Amino acid sequence: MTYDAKMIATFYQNLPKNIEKARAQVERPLTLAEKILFTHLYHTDTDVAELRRGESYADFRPDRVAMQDATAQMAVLQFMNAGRETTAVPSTIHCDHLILAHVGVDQDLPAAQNKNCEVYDFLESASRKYNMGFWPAGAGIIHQVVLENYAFPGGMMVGTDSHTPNAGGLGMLAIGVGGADAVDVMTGMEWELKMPKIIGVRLLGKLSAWASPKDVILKLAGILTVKGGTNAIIEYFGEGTKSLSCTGKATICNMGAEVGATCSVFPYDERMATYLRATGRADVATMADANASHLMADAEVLSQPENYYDRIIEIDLSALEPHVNGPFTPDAAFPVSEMANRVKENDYPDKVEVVLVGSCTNSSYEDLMRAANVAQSALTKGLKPKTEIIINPGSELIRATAERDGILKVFEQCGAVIMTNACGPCIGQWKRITDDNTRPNSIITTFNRNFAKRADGNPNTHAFITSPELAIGFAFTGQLSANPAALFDFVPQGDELPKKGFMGENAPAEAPANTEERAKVEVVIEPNSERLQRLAPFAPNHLDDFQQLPLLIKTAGKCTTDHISMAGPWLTYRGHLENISRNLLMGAVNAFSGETNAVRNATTNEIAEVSATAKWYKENEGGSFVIAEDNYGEGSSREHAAMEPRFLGVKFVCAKSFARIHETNLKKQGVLALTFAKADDYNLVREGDRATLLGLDQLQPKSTLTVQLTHTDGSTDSFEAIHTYNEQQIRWFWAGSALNVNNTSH
Ligand code: MIC
Ligand code: SF4
Repeated sequence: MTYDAKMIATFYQNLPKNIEKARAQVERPLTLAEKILFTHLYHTDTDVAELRRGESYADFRPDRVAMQDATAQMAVLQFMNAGRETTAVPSTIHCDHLILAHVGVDQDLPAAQNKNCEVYDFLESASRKYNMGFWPAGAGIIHQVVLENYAFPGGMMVGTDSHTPNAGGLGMLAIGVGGADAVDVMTGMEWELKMPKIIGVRLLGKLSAWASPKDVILKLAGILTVKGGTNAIIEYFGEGTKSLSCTGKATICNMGAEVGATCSVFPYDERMATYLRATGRADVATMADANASHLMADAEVLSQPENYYDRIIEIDLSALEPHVNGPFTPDAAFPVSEMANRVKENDYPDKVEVVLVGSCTNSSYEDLMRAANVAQSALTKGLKPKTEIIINPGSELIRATAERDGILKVFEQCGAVIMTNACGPCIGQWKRITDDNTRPNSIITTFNRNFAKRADGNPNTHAFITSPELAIGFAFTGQLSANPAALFDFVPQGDELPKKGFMGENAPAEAPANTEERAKVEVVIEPNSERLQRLAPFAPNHLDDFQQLPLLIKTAGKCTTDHISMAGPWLTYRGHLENISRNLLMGAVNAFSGETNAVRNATTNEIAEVSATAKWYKENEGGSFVIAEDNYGEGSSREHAAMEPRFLGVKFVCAKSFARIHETNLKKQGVLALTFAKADDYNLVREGDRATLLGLDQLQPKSTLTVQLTHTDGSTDSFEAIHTYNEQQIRWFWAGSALNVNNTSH
């Protein structure tokens, strides 16, 4: 069924005239991304001709919001402080992150319902009170459920999860944000975004044999690297787009998050229409068909893309080799045929111990069917799997259909464990059973991320990312160096959608329709809860808070949100700022010692955990600051990575560069986000340093600041720091957080 059908119908009704208006203002043809952005501007009188890509900030009015349980808690806690009766746009909550993958769905799901009942009750009651759709544990992974039920071509949404762009597979601009951003949209306020640049990716040809949509993005990750898409939308175009299924397109858009892209999007086509019809939304398909020309770039853009995109990358699908990316970073991209050499050169553990299929990236019907087909072909040849196999279906709709169609049975014949329809191992919710944790070991996953410790918490695990078909192929070769695509004389086959249609209907729990009924709902937070804590507003920032601040940590190398606020067991405290703050920066590498979670207190000389040291500085010296390298805060949208340092008194972070969502999260929560004007100045910072910020009294858009360092021997150094704050964001900073500004202006 089509949810929010009226909203979607109104959108399509107005689409032609809204696009015409924007086109007339800029006096040139439009890319698809521009069409969607310009038809979702908050202020109808915005002159789009004045918006500069990569420079101007603009205010938007997204059509909907999605939240997953691990981030929804903070988002809802913030929303509750806004005092609204309902959310301003349709919003949904999805319980998918908190479920442990241990022995299989039959036991794991009830165990999760039991263990997380306090959090689930909180989220469910908030959904009922504020009129949100609630998808309980077991219903599926947020992005899969959104694709199946809510995404629509040409629409715009935000989601409190970095893989929200998955919905770009259905032609939607879907952007990952922190909870405070989602609250802007849910309270009906302007949602601000820097006008992204637009990278055009032209797809030619057609995939063949073992190559799959996943390989498009694995290859692109190698080209763009983990920060190459920052503040850019990736817009796919070209004949090749039509050869990919809708869920395959979603896979590609999903993992655009790994190159830091704001989001990714495909033009509307027949494959999307087919998917809409198969998922019970023929009405949306009909409306999109009628608007097809508005749901793709203008013809002039397609014939002369170099005039309209900021950069163009070409990928020939016919020549694309299957890829295996990793370990430890998703942009280490290599064709599978090079794996044997890489194993030798880098001394990777050759034996594959576990193969994991699932995650929001790769758990569609087509994915599971192609993977099962590989397994079936191998079994028919008398081969036996040599690794453990774990399967996480993307949603109950897919699971039930895959069961009916015999797909799960094939996996079971391989000894696979079917876990809950949830994130599971992808987010460290994997109770891995292994004989020896200290042994370097390799696993193959179909996930999107492979940062150290991510799946099983073990730094010795080398995680490689690939497609579902190749992953299952590796289960039968058992070795990284043994390429299934070369060894086997069969190729994966599979249907893009179930021939007999999807099984059953997956539906959310809806809030009471009646206002009085909703008003009666109480959102329960126990005062002594370990897991939920009401939020107190952060204090305003003052000039004299930025004098002689001690350095908390100078981080070296990759510092993702997993390093700043670890997931896995810490997901338990996502609704309790004080408790979760104990994990602050515990994975970050101390540049002076190479150690993690051990920093020297400049005053007491004691070595202690980062969070304990931050707390000490906050209580005794008014706060501290953090120094970091490139792409700081890469990865997740979790705003805990910004709220924790804020809570523990970190006044500013100066990095060589930031990931987009994290930089915004820092700004929104009132931590000053600065970058080195000259990256090499990072080397000036020494252990035990204190910093004073000069020029903060003149803080304004494009102003520069001087960071004056006093070293322990009394000598000083200083360097220039820049920022990307606009006037509004500067108001957030002085007020202590964006929410402080918004709540007082209401
Ligand atoms: C992830 O893949 O890292 C997560 C867990 O889905 C996060 C959200 C979170 O930390 O809750 C994300 O990608 O935004
Ligand atoms: Fe869940 Fe993993 Fe997708 Fe994040 S990347 S939403 S943890 S499945």
